[in-house]
Amino acid sequence: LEPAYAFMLRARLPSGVVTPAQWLVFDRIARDYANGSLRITTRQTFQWHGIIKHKLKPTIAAIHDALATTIAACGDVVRNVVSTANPIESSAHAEAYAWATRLSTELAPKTRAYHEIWLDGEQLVGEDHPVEEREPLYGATYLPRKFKIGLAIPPLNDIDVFAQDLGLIAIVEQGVLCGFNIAIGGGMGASHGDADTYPRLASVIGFVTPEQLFGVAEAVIGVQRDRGDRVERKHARLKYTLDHRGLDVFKVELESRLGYTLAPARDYRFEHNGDRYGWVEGHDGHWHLTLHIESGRLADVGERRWLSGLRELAQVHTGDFRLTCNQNVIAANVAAHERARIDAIVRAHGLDVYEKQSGIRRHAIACVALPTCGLAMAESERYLPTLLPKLEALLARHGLAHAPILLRLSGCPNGCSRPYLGEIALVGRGPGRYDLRLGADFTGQRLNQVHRENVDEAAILDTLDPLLARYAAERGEGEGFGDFLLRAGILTPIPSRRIPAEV
Ligand code: SRM
Ligand code: SF4
Repeated sequence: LEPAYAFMLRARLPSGVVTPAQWLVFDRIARDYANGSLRITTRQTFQWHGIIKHKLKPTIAAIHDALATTIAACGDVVRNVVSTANPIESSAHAEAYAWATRLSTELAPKTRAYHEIWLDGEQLVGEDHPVEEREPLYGATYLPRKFKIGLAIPPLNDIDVFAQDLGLIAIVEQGVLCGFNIAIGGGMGASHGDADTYPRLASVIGFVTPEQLFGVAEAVIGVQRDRGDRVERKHARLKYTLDHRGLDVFKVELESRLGYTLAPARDYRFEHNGDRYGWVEGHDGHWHLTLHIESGRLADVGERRWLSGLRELAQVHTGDFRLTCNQNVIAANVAAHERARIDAIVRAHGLDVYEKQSGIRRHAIACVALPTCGLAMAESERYLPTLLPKLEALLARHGLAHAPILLRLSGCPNGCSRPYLGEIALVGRGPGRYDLRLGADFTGQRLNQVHRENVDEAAILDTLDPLLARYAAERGEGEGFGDFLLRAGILTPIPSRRIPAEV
């Protein structure tokens, strides 16, 4: 008899698009095979937790039957490609989104081993083609480390484009998609007490046309494949390859592989990196409803019937769903006459909470952490519901109940909630203890900095109290909390932590 090992499965859902039919399958998997919940991740996909070992195969088969997959949702390959979650505001948005999906599909590993192992596919071992032909991008040894690609469509940076190994900034001029600015070397992960590891914002190195995009993506991945550190996994991400070799050296090699020089980056402007809740009308008259899902956790708990609510929605919805990198969901492509029916389901299941929420709650993100994450040092998702009311009470005392402040919680410095981009962030140190980080902007273009190290909740609230008092009294029109802390001289700017590079 072996112990009842339980696993987590993650789907690969390019740009976070899910059809209603897929939703119903994923919902059934959550209830039949997993712990009764669907978890929207910070990379626009679903995770299922608590799948017992002997249920893994039927679960993967069910995901496959729903025309989705788990391949390359993890591993040292190109992960799920993310993109701005509401890309239907213009035909250029739809085009940019299509590029993200193509990248995700074409850069996926070609191996059939997954099908052999999980889907009872035909045994291909002993095949006569060399691995380089079967797997031209990854070869026999794949990449030194995970590789993340994200596409943002300004003015929205809801994917945190500068946290990606390869960030693409769509340049839309007069309604036409001209191409993409290329940003390389972003990443969040770090280890406490190890200065050789750090979060880094991606560096913008140039502009490419849509036709050049695949070549550039493959070349960036190729240089990282060949030059990345294969000895020390902690230093194997692209950001370290760039910093160790020099950004200029990397770019020279990239351009020599491409056979041309990258054009200069074009102008762009990001307004924020959050989601826009409620209904938004698309360019073709269809409507899109963004719902706030706290920590991305869809479950039926007490009065909160969010899993059932989304299931009921999927049963009647004729458009599609889009998961966001802020762990939320959009019911997209709704005909105007269907809105009332959708609203009724949303209200009946308490999914309209976003209408009444405080500014900080609407924009909070927490990583999974305990009890399922083996790397967690402190609570995150489970702590958010305790922390938020205390922060809300503090904010209300200072008349800041509606101030949109970006809060991010991570149970360890790996940074799965992209905490280094939070205006207020807690990064787990140990049970009940966190580094309090402050000072990011609300556009994903400036990293925050440690303000208090290894502190408990009381110290966190005590520290924030006078800062919020000053913010309430001294802030300028529309000025964010992070921006205020720098302008007021409470924090000192760190040039390397901002995009564009100068402060
Ligand atoms: Fe993450 C590892 C959860 C987004 C950086 N991440 C993990 C693991 C798989 C723990 C493990 O390796 O044993 C976590 C599973 C916890 C659980 O119980 O479910 C985990 N990461 C998550 C998710 C579910 C967080 C969430 O609350 O939504 C996100 C799933 C993304 C997805 O759908 O693919 C998630 N992880 C991220 C992000 C954010 C992003 O990609 O935009 C980051 C920071 C960006 C980056 O990669 O630099 C991130 N996760 C990490 C790292 C640190 C990597 C590094 O370079 O140091 C690890 C640890 C590792 O890879 O060794 C990690
Ligand atoms: Fe786990 Fe750390 Fe990622 Fe949170 S940040 S999910 S604790 S690895």
